[in-house]
Amino acid sequence: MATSDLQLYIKNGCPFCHKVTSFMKANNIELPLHNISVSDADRDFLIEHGGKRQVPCLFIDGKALYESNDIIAYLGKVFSVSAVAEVAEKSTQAADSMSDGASCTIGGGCSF
Ligand SMILES: N[C@@H](CCC(=O)N[C@@H](CS)C(=O)NCC(=O)O)C(=O)O
Repeated sequence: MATSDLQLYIKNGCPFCHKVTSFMKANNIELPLHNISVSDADRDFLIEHGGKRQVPCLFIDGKALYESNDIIAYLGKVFSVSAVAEVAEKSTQAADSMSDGASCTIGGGCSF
């Protein structure tokens, strides 16, 4: 069980966020979620304290960890989950298969 304070920032329609939340669901990991699509305060906090407006972002005792793969690796370690869940693998493939022209923005959702 994690002893650090963990807060996960996500947004609607974000495949990288989905990858992280799928991994959490598959491994029964529950964390406070902050959806910046619905909360301007959460969006402002992310930008101010994380340094950039990118999701997913996991705040670990107030320190920002970006990158879905790094977040999954961290959660796997602290929650003693040995392998990346299959469902997260599938999401990884979906996220990685985004074309070069794909865009994924805070305000406008994702286009592929
Ligand atoms: N390599 C990153 C990609 C994360 C990413 O592209 N997130 C998009 C949303 S799906 C984002 O935050 N974009 C910010 C912006 O466009 O301003 C990861 O795996 O977490």
